[in-house]
Amino acid sequence: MAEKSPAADVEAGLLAHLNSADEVPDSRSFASSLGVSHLELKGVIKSLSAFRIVESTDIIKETWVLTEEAKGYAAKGSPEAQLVAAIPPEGASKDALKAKLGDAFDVGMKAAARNKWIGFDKGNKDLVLRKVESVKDELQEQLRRLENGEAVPDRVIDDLKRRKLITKEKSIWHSLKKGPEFVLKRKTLATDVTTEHLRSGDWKDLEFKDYNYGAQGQPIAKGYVQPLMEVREAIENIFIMMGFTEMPTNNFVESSFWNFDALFQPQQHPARDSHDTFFLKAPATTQQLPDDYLEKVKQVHQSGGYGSKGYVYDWKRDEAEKNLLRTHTTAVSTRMLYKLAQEKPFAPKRYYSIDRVFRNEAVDRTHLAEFHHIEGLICDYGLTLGDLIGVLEDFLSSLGMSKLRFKPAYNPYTEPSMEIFSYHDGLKKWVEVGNSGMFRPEMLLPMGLPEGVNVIAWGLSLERPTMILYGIDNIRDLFGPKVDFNLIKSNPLCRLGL
Ligand code: FB9
Repeated sequence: MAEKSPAADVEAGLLAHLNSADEVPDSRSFASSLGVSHLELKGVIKSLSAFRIVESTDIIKETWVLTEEAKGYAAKGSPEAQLVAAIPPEGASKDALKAKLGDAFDVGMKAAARNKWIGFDKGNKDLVLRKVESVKDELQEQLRRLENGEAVPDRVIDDLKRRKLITKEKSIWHSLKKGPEFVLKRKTLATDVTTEHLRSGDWKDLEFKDYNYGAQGQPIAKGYVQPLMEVREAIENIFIMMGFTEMPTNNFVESSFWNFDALFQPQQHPARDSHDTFFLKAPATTQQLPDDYLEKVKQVHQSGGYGSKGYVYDWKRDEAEKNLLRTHTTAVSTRMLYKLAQEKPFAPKRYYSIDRVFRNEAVDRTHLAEFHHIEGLICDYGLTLGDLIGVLEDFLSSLGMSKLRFKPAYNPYTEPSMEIFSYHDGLKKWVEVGNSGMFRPEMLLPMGLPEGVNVIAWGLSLERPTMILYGIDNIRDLFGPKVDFNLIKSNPLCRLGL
């Protein structure tokens, strides 16, 4: 017969007692009558209450308990009383008293002085003198009364709290009575039919524990989608639903030509120096630029054309051949638009890209030297700024951003350009969402796109929306070696405004 667990004895003891006495007014004294700890009895009460075999009512009492320091004073007297007791009639030096009282010395001196129990010799400030024969150590008295659970006046409690000698302790105990399912001996409910039960046949009169259909399953150790990838997928779905096709972004290394020159960004533009852009040492330059198109780009930079007067400077091929880490996926848009221009007859297109770009920027709470650039573009005849605003409203409203504002902006490759702002209800402020514009003819026509074909485009980051949607305020918690996995595991993605 299995060894009966102490809990079973406690249970048997309690049920037997209730069976005869109907109630247990104070679980503390009942535990000591059983010779078990109150904590152990609490465990049994919790389980019996769960099966409504007993009914337990909590009794909560907050009591002031003495700190270790106070227990010392209750035993040996208050520091001020100890101090006076240590001063002989002729007085004592501070060092002598400090040696005797240890940490109680400072507190004792202050309190004894406050109580005018001590004074100092006029001539020698170091000599402490008694000013009273004996003292009534009220503090010790009050501490002892508290120790015995006696009540003390509130002003005393406030004084003891101020001297950090007492702390509040909540003690909970229970009064018990029979529950609606009271039994003298609880059937141990079987939780499984075992071969033993089947062989012995005693399964017939076994009572089975109810299935707890509400029980939480074992947390399964599974992988988690990086929040950036979760938001990336949601934004991709929006693009795809709007009829956009993804551009191939599988080249972090790009030539200055596609990243800047083809975008009609002049070679002396500040973004093109190593303060903003990571240039490659090896391979430092590219040899694969389309010569005829390159010639057109050179022309439009140097002397314009297509109604533009260009930048009128000496455009250098070797500057365009410099390799770098792309600073925006607009470099991919340039390649795709050039490729589209070679496909005759022209067919309108909607393209998007979401991938990493690199900028030699100071790293701070919201900026790393790389981020994920999200770009959308539509290339078609007769597109206007209105079309751009319209598609931005569609796109951003799917991201839960409906209240938009557009602020004129400048990009070397778009005219007109607009910064996009959205009012974020959660943050209760206008948030800069991104940038947009209509690609300049100086960019599109050298590619060979037909007259009248316009390209509207916009860009934003993946990190900002992800930080806002996940409530992450430091980008290092989201991306990189210091990612906080618990945050990823625990932070449910609040549904994008889909
Ligand atoms: O992502 C940005 N902000 C943002 C986006 C979404 C969002 O969603 C919330 C759920 C509600 C919240 C905020 N920004 C763009 C704005 C700022 O964060 C800005 O400070 C940082 N920008 C990056 C560039 O930093 C140097 C974000 C990044 C950005 C900016 C512009 C473009 C792309 C990315 C572009 C472009 C463009 C323009 C014309 C034609 C083609 C592309």
